[in-house]
Amino acid sequence: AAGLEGAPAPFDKGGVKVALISYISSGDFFQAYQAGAGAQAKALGIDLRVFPGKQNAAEQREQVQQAINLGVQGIVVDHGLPESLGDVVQQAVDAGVKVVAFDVNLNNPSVPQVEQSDHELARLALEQAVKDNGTSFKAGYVYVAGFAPLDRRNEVWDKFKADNPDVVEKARFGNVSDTTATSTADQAKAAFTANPDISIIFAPYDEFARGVKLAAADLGIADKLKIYSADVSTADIQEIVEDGSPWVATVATNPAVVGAVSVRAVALKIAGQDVPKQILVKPALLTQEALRQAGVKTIEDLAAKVPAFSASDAVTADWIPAKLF
Ligand code: SR1
Repeated sequence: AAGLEGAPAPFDKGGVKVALISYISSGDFFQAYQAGAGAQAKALGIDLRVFPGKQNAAEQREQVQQAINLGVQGIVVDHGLPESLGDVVQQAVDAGVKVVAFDVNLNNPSVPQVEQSDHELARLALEQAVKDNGTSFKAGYVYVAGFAPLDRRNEVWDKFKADNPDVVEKARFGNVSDTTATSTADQAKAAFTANPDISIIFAPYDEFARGVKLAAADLGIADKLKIYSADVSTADIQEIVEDGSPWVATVATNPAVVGAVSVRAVALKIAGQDVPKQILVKPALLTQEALRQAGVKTIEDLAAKVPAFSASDAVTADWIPAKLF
C-alpha cells in the first residue's frame, strides 16, 4: 500500500492495519459512524478491517482476539459491554496494539475514550423541553442501562427530575437490539395506553425517538406529544420536519465526524503521538422549528450550515487529512 507523504512512521510506508470492532452496526447512527471511520482511514492509507456488531458481547470479545491474531496495529472498540471486553482489550494492549474506545468505559489507562459530551447533550435537550413546556409535566423516558452514553444521559435525567419535582416520570421503557425502533414502539404503545396523561417523551437515542413516534402515529396521539431526542440522520431530519411531527428537538453530532475522530485518535497513538485520555465531540441542539426555517433536509445541508457537522478539530495533526465531508 502507498505511504502518506510527510507522515511519521509507519504511515510514511503505508500498509497500517486497524480493526473497527462494533457492538451495534444497524441503524443510521452506527452506519454513519462506520462510514466516517472508513473515510478517515482511506485518507490515512489505513487498511481498515470492519468487524460488524450484532449486539453480541461474546462475538465482540472473539473479534478483539481475531484482530490481535490478524496483526493489526490499532483497534477502535465502538460500544460494547465493559465486563466482556476488559481482559481481551488488555491482551491487545500487552501485544502492543493501540486501542481507542468510543462510548464504552474500559477503565484502562492506555485506552483513550471518545464521547459526544453526553451530559451536555442531555442537558441541552432537557433545557429545550423546559423552554417549550415549563417545569411541570408528565413524562415518558426511554432508557436501557449498561450503555455508557445512555448511562451518562441518564445521570442528567435523574438530576433534572430532582431539580424539577413537578416533572413526573410516568413510564420508563426501552430496548436495544437489531429492531430497536419497532420494539420500542411496542413498549411505547403499552406505556401510552396505561398513562394517557404523558405529554413529553425524553428519548435520548434516535432509534428510541423513531419508535415513540411510530407508536404515537399508530395510536393517533401525535398532536398531544412532544419528543426530545439525541442523534440525527437524513432520515431523522425528514421525520422531524414533516407536518404534524411530534419529534420537536434533537441534540446531535454528525456521527461520521465521530467515526473520523476515532480513527484519527488511533492513528496518532500508532504514530507514537500524544492523545488525550478523553476526546469530546460536542453536540448541537437542532429544533424542529430551526430545521424547518433553515430548509434543512439532509445531513449534508446541516454540514453546510453548521461547521461542527462537517469536521471536528479534535485529535488532528498537520500530517492527517481531516477535511473529509
Ligand atoms: C445504545 S447506545 C446509542 C447511542 O450511542 C451513541 O452515543 C449514539 O449517540 C446513540 O444515541
